[in-house]
Amino acid sequence: MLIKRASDIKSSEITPESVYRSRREFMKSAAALGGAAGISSLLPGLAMAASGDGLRARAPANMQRSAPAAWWEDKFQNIEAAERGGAFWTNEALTPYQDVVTYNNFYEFGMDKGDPSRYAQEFEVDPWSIEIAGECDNPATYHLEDFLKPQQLEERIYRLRCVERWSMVIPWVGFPLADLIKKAQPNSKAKYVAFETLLDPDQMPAQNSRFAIIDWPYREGLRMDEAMHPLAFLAVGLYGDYLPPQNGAPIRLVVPWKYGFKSIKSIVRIRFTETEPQTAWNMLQPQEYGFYANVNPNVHHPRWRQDMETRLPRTLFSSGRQETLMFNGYGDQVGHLYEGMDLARNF
Ligand SMILES: Nc1nc2c(c(=O)[nH]1)N[C@H]1C(S)=C(S)[C@@H](COP(=O)(O)O)O[C@H]1N2
Ligand SMILES: [Mo]
Repeated sequence: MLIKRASDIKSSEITPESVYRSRREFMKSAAALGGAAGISSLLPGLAMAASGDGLRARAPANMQRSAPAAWWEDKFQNIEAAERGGAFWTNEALTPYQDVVTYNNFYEFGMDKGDPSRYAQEFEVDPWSIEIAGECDNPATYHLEDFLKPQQLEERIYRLRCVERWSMVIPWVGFPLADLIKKAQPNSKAKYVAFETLLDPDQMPAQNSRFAIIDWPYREGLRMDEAMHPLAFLAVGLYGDYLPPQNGAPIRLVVPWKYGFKSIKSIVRIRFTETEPQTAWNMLQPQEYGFYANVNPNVHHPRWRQDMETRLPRTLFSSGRQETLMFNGYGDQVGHLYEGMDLARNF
């Protein structure tokens, strides 16, 4: 199997959006044909060549040395595309792959946007296990492999709005968080879901740093009804390929109607709780970062307004400046979760 390291890929090799879109169309039809004609057994490299995109397998470095990569490879043969015009799709321009994987917030690897892609390449993600704990009938520690194997992977095209006022449009690959929750069978005491990132200072240098501001491990949480919402997603890939380490490999949360910091990366622990769990940014600056963190153009951060954002990438011809939408444009889908709540107090 031919897999290049992400760092070996020249930016000229990165799929332009149009080619990528046609690749997705191809994958969709290949998946449809797959059952009848066996096309789903093609390697992605061949699939790409057949769609006019004979460029590369874009797997991150860590996948290259892990023997079980074959099962990942298998899972990525058969990705269900989001329905055009549907709730999990947008026709906005995708943020180019190169920007998505080099402009990151992943404080475990440093505070600069370029640090994660620079320092996370050797991050070991296979094997990976996730502990499911707390108020549920099926607590267990799962190998990610056992968890993913029976799971149908889907593509979702979501907006991501960072609290810092930049935003992207990213084609994720993964599955609904609700699927995992149903398997865990939370009991009647479970009101919240808490998530934790790996704690491993040997691999995540900033967890050792005296200058780190976060109380590691990075933590996040959702109310149970938020976690069960069909938009809440666990991503294991993006752009039709494995998740690069800097984007939270091997598995990260994506909650598109909330500020990006809720979308916790490299998850090792999921716990059902009766009370609101502690979350990393809220612990650090409770007056600036609330538990809910719903994107809201009417509730400003104490140090900056939130009614505008910059859609990346900026170009010579476009500032990328645009209005921020309530719930990041997902209000029709999630507004009911917050009926009767004062969103200025529960920010
Ligand atoms: N563990 C962990 N998860 C994290 C972060 C982090 O520093 N550590 N940063 C968050 C923030 S602030 C944002 S905006 C998104 C960025 O995701 P991306 O780099 O894949 O675009 O990840 C979120 N998840
Ligand atoms: Mo963010």
